[in-house]
Amino acid sequence: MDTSEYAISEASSLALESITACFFMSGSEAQNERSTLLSYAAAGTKHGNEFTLWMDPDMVLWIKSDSHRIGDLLLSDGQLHHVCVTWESSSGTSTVYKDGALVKTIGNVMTGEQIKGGGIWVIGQDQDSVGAGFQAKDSFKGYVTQVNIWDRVIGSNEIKCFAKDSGSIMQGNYKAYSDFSVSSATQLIKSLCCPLAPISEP
Ligand SMILES: [Ca+2]
Repeated sequence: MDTSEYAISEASSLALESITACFFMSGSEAQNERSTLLSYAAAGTKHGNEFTLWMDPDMVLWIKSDSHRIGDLLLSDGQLHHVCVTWESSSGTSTVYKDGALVKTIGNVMTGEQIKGGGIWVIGQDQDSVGAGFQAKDSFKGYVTQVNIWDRVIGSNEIKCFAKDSGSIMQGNYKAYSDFSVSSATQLIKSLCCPLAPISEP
């Protein structure tokens, strides 16, 4: 993958005290460097991005200035997997769901902090500056689609439904997948059409 493959969307000015990001993805075994699924950068962020989710090859969650290793979720087996990551400022808790099941709970994640508003979300690339500074070594290697973001922690039953159902009901109230502009070059990020057939690695 390269830096021409991404999808991008501007954030509202609202800061986030909770978030859920859900998507379908298939990782690639060929990830020897950072493989960025989703990044959010805002002006004046001291330590890079405000929020980033990458694989190296374990999944890692970055919020503001800390990284948290989620671990190997076996997402590079050639199948399409549903993944949700939540974070709540008040409790400092993040949770991770794979295919509708809770697989990881992480504590002490930026308790009491806010994710700044007014930045830019990018699917498939790390941002070294707001909305730009993509590097091929940080590009996502794999396949990602139906990225949706909520400004709250959504319930485990909801997540279970999203993982099982057609995908049409999975629509983030903060960012719906259709809010993202997909770069014309991309094979990495698929359109709204037909996202759910499991794919096999070439
Ligand atoms: Ca970078």
